[in-house]
Amino acid sequence: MQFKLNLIVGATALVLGGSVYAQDMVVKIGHVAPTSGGIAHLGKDNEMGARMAIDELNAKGVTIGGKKVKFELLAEDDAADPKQGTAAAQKLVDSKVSGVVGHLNSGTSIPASKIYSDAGIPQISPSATNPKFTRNGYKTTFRVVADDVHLGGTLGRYAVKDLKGKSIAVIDDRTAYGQGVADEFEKAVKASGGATVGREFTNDKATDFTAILTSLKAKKPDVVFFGGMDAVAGPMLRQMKQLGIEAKFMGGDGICSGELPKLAAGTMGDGQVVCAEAGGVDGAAKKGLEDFKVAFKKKFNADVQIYAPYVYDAVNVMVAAMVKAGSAEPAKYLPVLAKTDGYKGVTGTIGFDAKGDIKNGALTLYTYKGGQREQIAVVR
Ligand code: ABU
Repeated sequence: MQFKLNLIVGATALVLGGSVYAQDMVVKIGHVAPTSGGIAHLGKDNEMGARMAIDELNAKGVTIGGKKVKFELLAEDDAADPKQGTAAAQKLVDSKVSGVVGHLNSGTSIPASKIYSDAGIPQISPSATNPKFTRNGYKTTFRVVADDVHLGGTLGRYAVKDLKGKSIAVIDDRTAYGQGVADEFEKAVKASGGATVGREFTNDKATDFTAILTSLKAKKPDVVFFGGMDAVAGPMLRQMKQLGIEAKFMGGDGICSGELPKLAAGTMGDGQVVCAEAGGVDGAAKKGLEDFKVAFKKKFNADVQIYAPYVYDAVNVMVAAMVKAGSAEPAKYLPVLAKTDGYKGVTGTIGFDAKGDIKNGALTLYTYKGGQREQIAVVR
């Protein structure tokens, strides 16, 4: 038997004994989150969500435009810092990624979105909730979670109508996310007929809140809302306890992590904390998310913190658009990505509106009991 081997130069195929085998085409997908610093646990959670999606896609085998694809994850750390965020974005653009999932924070996602837009590279944030992220008119910018208008608004109404808060204090960390969600919360409290008794601020690296908490204590708050992340909320809860402030404690998605009880070092009372994740599923769709969490734990020996499932969905939505477009070239699959509608992910059904925001986004309200996050309700 004559064995024939021809290499077709300049093309992506081998002819072996008359059979044609497509060679793998490498498609690079970028991911950016803070995997160092105070919220590294959240950044690593996001990165593991991306890793899980990429590993599954490679194991399953994906063909784009007739070519078998090998996906490569290019993971960058922006340390939640806007300057490092733009540097990471430029590095990914220079590495010729086909798309980016990230960044985690609004304060990094917003400046990075201009860099991706200028390069024509699609960006999907799985967790940046500041409304401005999708309001710069960039065609490349998408997110798969609800925004702070929805988050802060829902929590503000909940503080007045459900928690019956009469004297509500507000603190924020002066980041794009923290200040924005606190502003939306305060607006909703007032629109619901409630009253705020004080507004204080800190920063996203602070550890001592004695001065601002002492000032608020004098105003006898029954609810304290914090716009910021869990790494700051935990020590703040500890110090509230030390100062004898027995108010309910509320916050947005940034505090709504599995890690919060540990960060608060056991000082959280059952039902004291109410927070909201900027997404959620109910009914029959819950099984997909639960199955994801089990598979995640098995793969990484870690529990999902907040947004790993949203990262997982964002990667898969991006790849689904590439497959449908028959190309991983950003200019070719971007129009298909923008028309995503009815995609069934583990975090629910994903479709984008004209701004790139998720259509009909949900929120999940949570509290904590016995150190465990417990769902209150899914709200649309
Ligand atoms: N959404 C909470 C954490 C990320 C951010 O928007 O900054």
